Amino acid sequence: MFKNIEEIIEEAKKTPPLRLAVAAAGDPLVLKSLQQAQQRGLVKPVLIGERQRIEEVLKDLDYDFNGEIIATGSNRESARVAMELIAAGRADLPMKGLLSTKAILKAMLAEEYGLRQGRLLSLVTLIYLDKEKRLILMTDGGMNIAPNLEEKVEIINNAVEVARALGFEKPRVAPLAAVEKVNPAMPATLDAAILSKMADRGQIKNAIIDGPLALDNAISIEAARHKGIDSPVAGRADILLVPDIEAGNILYKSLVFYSGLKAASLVYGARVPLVITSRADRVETKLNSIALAKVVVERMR
Ligand code: COD
Repeated sequence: MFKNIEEIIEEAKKTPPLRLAVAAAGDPLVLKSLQQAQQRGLVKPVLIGERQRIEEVLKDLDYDFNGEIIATGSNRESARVAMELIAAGRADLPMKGLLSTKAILKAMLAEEYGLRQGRLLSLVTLIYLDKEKRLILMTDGGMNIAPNLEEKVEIINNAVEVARALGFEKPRVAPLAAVEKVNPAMPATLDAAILSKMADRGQIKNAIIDGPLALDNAISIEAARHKGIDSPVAGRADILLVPDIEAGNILYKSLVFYSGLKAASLVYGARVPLVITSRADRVETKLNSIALAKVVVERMR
């Protein structure tokens, strides 16, 4: 099992570079992350976007790029070209550059590229908890807006597959809510209780699920003990299931932007994962996300 993100980068270095189709690549943070990823032998990028802008940034960064640049006239076109390359087998992985999450997700979902496999796609984020000194996954803070119970099952299944690819054999899943007791006035607590029972009865496999749990007692053993919570997951969660996109986005931004924790994200469930980060994410987070996607792809082969 990987102990931190540096170990994931080291693992990603061990396999030949993957061809990465980068949509809307003309951005200093994106290109710097690609420069670092290429220096480490992780990927061979194909840059898609406004040619002049891409070339300017490459020059500013002293990035001696000798791969392919595909000129496009809009972000929407860049997203579609990235998916076309994947569909045609000319690239291994797509990556979101400087364009909206919605634009790249819509391209990935478009029927004509055949990347959906009849399953739900969801965002899985890996975060290194500095205080606890361990990795944890969080889902879905950016794709599915207000998932219902069935969608939450699929979101959990996706995160469990990613967790298992990272060496968590039977990950512990905490469906998060504001309280630890079921309260019919808080729908997230009802879903959490049902998901826990579904896992107990084998309807969700390869995971131990127990909730509702609040964030503190999902992560911290002391907080769980202090509140007297008797649970196989409390204080030791490997996967945090957030109730909706707002909760997940706010949790991500608080941990990664304001607390500076290390992170990496991908969209999982399609034929290949999508390397995805917030446009304002640090270069390091983008590099981490490339390494994570690479390791997940290699482990699932
Ligand atoms: N997985 C698989 N198929 C899906 C999914 C999914 N998660 N979402 C939609 N589909 C399928 C539908 O079944 C349908 O066949 C087709 O895709 C279009 O569905 P719509 O019309 O409901 O979806 P869109 O294209 O309007 O929206 C899909 C998005 C993923 C773009 C939408 O859910 C969205 O905007 N999510 C939030 C993205 C965002 O703004 N994130 C910001 C946080 S950083």
